[in-house]
Amino acid sequence: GPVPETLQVDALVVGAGVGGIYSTYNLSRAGFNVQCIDMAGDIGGTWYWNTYPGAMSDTETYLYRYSWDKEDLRTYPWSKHYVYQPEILEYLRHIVKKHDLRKYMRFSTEMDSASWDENTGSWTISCTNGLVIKARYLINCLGLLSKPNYPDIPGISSFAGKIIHTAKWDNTVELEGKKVGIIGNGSTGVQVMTAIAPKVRHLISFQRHPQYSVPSGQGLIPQGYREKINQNYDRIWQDVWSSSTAFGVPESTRKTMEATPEERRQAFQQVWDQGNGFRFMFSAFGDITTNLEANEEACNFIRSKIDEIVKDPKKAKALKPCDLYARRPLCDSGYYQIFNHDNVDIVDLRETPIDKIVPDGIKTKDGEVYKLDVLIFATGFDAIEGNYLRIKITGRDGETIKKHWENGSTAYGAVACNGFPNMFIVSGPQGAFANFPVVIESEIDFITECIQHAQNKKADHIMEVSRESEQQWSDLCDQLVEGSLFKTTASWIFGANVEGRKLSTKFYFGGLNRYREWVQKEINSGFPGFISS
Ligand code: NA7
Repeated sequence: GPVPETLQVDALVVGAGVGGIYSTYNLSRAGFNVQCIDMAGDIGGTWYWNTYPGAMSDTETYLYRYSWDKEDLRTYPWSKHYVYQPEILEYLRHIVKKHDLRKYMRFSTEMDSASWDENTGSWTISCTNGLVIKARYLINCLGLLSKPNYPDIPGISSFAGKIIHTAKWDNTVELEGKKVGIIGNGSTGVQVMTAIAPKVRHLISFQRHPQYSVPSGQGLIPQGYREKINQNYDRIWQDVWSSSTAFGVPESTRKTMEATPEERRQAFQQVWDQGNGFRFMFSAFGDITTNLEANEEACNFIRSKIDEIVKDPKKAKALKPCDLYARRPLCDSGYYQIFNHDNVDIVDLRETPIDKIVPDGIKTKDGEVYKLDVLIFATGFDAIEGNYLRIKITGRDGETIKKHWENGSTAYGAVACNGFPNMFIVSGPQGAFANFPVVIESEIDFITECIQHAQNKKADHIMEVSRESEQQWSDLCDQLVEGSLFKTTASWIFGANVEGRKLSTKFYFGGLNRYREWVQKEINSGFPGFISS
């Protein structure tokens, strides 16, 4: 056959989403010869794939931007408190164009394997389209929430209608006037249901665990709002960098149970009215996610709202969670309200589990068959390491990343693993649990420092973390999550949503501010976590 094309570069960035774009920008500006590849047909990552109706970032628009283009922050237009997927993708395309980054990128180019070559001190990357790339530095921006998770329900292939996963949305699927079933009511399910309820003939949510959701506060921005943000941008970013969750919401230290019942109700009502899930969880009180009694107060408040909003007591009962409020906080623009319409139903899978999928629709264990034209899976992602385990990544001495992570995925300072020299990871395991774009920027800034150190200060140009430091970081992550109610609540945050996956601490719960302080110390003290040579 034809001789495969081989490229030789300083740095290969894999992925052209929010992380890949910034990595490409940063490393090219630092003078490296950079190549960026993505399996998708264009830039965008998450925002390339997730085109389902209602897809939206629930970070306020003024923060769902890169912080480093200060001129752009003040001038690029946006219209709403939260931006929907098409506008986010437009923004990312604009940034790529403005900074002329497309020339570094190749699309429809999927990394198939990557292996460390001891002799040349570089990585050899093979792509499914035959391209081979040799790179001294490998920067993986494969995405945290990108490998779709499919439910293991018998009979899926027998379904006569259309099945569609939200993360692989197909815009040609007709929903108007159709009988639509949906499995999954997390962030994604809530968004898609709220968006399609008015259009479809019948919508049935097959719900396993109800979740707590609060209003997002979506809406057009009032006059003068943008000007005020623009005037205060520098301070706003300072506040974000020095906060724990980086969502631009105040982080309260007030204890829930020290307030009187009336003060509590008022405090919850205030954040409910303002909107945003992270605000509800972190701005009214400081101990919702650490104190059981406090958590229960927040739960009761939201449950009382569900009772107020949802007229049909049977639907309200199905929608009210009994678990702790300790998953990623959800927000919506009228989710509970859709259940007041006759065309929207809910099947409580805790009472009547799914038996199987049949050609006509879904059959539950009580023998009922729900007839469907379209079945939507909003069943989430094989999060964090999912995309890494799919690719054959081989480090020193033939060790694969799959083997390295068999007891749980770890990464020193969220960016590097022992045995995988000069390989860096963006939004992989054990990064700060905070607003992702801000976390991504912080990690890439750290990675850029690491690479510059290898390039300029080390004779062999090799940066590799030691086994001990990787273990210490992992221990630190374990310690930091102690006492958090997140730990006792099953979700993708610990890998509980993927069958057979070993549970482990996949986030650094110390806050973004402490993560950044740690990074600065690591840099200032000459990268002590890395093996010196
Ligand atoms: P999530 O938050 O992982 O939610 C997945 C949903 O799918 C959740 O409601 C699950 O129910 C449900 N699910 C998954 N498998 C099944 C089966 N087999 N049967 C019934 N229900 C099932 O994914 P999202 O896409 O909503 O959000 C992920 C992140 O992306 C989000 O946090 C944002 O940061 C962006 P369960 O609760 O497990 O019973």
